[in-house]
Amino acid sequence: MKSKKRAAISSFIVLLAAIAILILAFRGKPKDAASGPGLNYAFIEPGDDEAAIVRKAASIVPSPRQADWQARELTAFAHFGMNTFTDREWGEGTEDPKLFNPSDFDALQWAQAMKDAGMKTLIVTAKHHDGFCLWPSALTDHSVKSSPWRDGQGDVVGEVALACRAAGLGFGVYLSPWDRHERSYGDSPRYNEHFRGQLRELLTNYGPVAEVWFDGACAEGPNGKKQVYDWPSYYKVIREIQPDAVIAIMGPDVRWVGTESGYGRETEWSVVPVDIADPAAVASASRREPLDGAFTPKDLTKEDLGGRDAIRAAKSLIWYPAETDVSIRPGWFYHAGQDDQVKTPAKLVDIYFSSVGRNGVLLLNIPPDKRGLIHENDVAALRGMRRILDASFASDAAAGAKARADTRAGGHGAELILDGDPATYWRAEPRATTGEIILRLAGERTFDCAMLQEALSVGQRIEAFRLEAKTGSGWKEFARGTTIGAKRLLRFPKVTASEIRIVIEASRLNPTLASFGLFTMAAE
Ligand code: FUL
Repeated sequence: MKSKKRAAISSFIVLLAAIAILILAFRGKPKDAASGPGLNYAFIEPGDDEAAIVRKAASIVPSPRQADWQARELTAFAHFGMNTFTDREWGEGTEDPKLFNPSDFDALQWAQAMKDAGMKTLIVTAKHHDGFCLWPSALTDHSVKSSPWRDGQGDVVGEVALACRAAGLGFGVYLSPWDRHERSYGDSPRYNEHFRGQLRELLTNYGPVAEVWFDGACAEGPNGKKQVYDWPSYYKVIREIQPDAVIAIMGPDVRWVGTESGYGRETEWSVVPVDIADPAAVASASRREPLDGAFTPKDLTKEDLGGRDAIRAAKSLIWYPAETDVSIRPGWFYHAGQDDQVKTPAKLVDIYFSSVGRNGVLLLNIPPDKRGLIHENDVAALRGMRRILDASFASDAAAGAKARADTRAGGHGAELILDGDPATYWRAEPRATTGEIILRLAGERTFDCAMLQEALSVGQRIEAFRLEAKTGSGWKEFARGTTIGAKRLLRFPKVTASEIRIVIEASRLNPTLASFGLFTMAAE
């Protein structure tokens, strides 16, 4: 009996010791988002020091809809509407609907031109600031139904949605909250109801919507009062009817990069601070998605939005990636006088490198003309851009290389950066914040462009890296960068080497790389 008791006591002690060891082991381990389902926000608690904040930032991951949006890389914008016919950029709202009359409208031609250019989604300006609707809204007569086009029976939005589907493109809508025609504008509750009604029409009648694009312009209505937009109620309509759609710019999923030049930041963090004390608490109180209820855009033009200085005093952090919008012409709308000012293929390629290649999605505006077609000059420029990009990325000098790293987490070897699968990735061991991967190329190769991608399913982490080639006198640096994120593209003078080294110099948490490639830029 006594020995039984002693055995029970000693197994109890062994059990306690095991539990203590486990607790100690887990406490010592840095938290890693990949080990559990990741969130696209984090709340900074009062006791969090800078190291804890940085770790939290590095563990935030995109929501599934944000991840899908990011992977698409190229989105087309089509500014078309009353301004196309009045040769203006901003209409007054008093334009006669009879002016809207495209002679050869063909949404299939738009979709084909966009698709050939490599675009994955097309966003159409369903309503710009002048209030003229490109679909026959039941909530106003200021629309295509009052125009002579197709005897008032036409529906631009409907045809664009169908053309996108036929071409395999995602379909998106731009709906301007600022409406210079609508009488209820300025009578805030009434206009908000009107606006939600228009959103419902667009989100219900045209199949899946990939992106809803809101601009923030706001003014006084005819009653002399400033309209107060009820953003959370707009988001609610979108989440209910089109839960997969991202809400861009004046919305919680996608952020404006801060310029309309097409050139994003060299250092672009997708995690930025937000002034919400506790997103999860907001969410449970309002039964909304965590960030929908309290979204307030801040100054997005600042140089440092997500660096250590920017996040140090954050209350919360969110995944809020950059969209880089730019027009292929000087204006957003078509103007015949700008036919010879279409950006050249070389310029568009440069923009691609400075948007997609700097952790952003490129939103390229290609405005259809008065015929209702993408103008020949724009089609030619898009083709030229695609030709250069296809030729440049056709052959990867890193293909077939042998990769080895000085640090790796189990199951995440360096060879995974070359397997062509963005879902698999190299990952340094948990405590490492630097790392090196050496690539022995399949032979001597020449290249002048490099492509790197982080595994966003784990978070954005890398803060500084450099690339080196092995020469007779040791390793020689040929390129360097700061953030990588979804994609980083670098161009540099031609390098010929058979061995190269990727050196991660600094990372917020153990770094990852999902893809790496070396290319030669095609001539224009
Ligand atoms: C701006 C608008 O005012 C421009 O007309 C254009 O639509 C651009 C994309 O967004 O805020």
